[in-house]
Amino acid sequence: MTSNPLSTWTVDAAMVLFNQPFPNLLYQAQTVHRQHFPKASMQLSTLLNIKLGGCPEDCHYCPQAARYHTGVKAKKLMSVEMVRQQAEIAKKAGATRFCMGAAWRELKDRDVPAIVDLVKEVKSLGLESCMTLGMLTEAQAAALSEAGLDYYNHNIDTSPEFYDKIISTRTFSDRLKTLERVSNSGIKVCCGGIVGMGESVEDRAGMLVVLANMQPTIQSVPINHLAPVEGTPLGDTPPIDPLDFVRTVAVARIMMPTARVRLSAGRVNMSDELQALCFLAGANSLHYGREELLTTSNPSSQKDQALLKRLGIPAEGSKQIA
Ligand code: SAM
Ligand code: DTB
Ligand code: SF4
Repeated sequence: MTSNPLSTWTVDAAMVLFNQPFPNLLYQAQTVHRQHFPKASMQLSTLLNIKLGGCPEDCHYCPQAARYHTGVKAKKLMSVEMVRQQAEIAKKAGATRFCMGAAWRELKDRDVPAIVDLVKEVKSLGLESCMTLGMLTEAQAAALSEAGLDYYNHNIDTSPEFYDKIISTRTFSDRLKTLERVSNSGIKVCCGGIVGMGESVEDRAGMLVVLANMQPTIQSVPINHLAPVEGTPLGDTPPIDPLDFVRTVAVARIMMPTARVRLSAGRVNMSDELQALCFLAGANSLHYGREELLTTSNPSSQKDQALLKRLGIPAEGSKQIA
């Protein structure tokens, strides 16, 4: 994964998008959205935490970092039976992708066989598979690709400039190296970031520029709203103007017109109306199906289904036509 020499995205160009009047920005984002997704649909991914807590990293937002006192108790890697059970529930609830996350700095070679088994189990149910396990070596990426892993999630989290205010135990370029290994192995990249950590609008623009300039073009982009957790350094970060979150989604849609842009963390604090605005701005994927993400809360599948029904947006792969 490298920067795209053909891409024209610059921070200045992204800032022009951000600084438009809100209605103009939404109109532009919705126009781009409809060109690339003529039928409304929502991609639904279910997320499961397969290895809770005890992480040695210092990501200032993260309740699973061992060094912060957040009440999260470290657990061992989940069994294949437990993961299968959760994946079956996810499939029944209408998800098409099953994402598994581990609170690891990096994948250890000794855990590769167990991870490969999990990928195969999820694939055998006919679900797309996604893993997020921290940094990978080339050989580990090849092993996951061989097992049939469809996506690997590894977020850049924020702009290159703001990154070291949030994480000191690994660098922005470490993140890019793993993304490049993932991409070279043939696994599709899922990469995004977090909004609301005290970053400037220029930082949001800078993050989206890095994402939009990646080659090959990324097709899976989670935009998280910081879920502030007591005990983490960002635990009392004041909330941002919700309309600024919508703006970030809209600019992501315009800069990455073909990607599924996913709402993930922080959705439990968003009203139906705010989420509807995010969908209008171009969000067309959700972390859905379990009332918890990794450690924080997520809306129930019933609540999400009711919202999608109210808005007339069918789940991707369902028979209903918008
Ligand atoms: N340990 C692996 C890693 O960091 O790459 C995988 C799991 S990690 C928890 C996955 C992503 O979740 C992070 O990169 C970050 O973008 C997001 N995340 C974690 N805690 C969050 C929070 N409190 N609010 C919003 N997003 C969060
Ligand atoms: C992503 O971008 N968001 C998900 C997934 N990738 C792994 C994680 C959100 C975590 C929110 C905080 C928590 O629940 O601990
Ligand atoms: Fe560890 Fe990932 Fe949390 Fe960072 S975001 S502390 S790497 S689990």
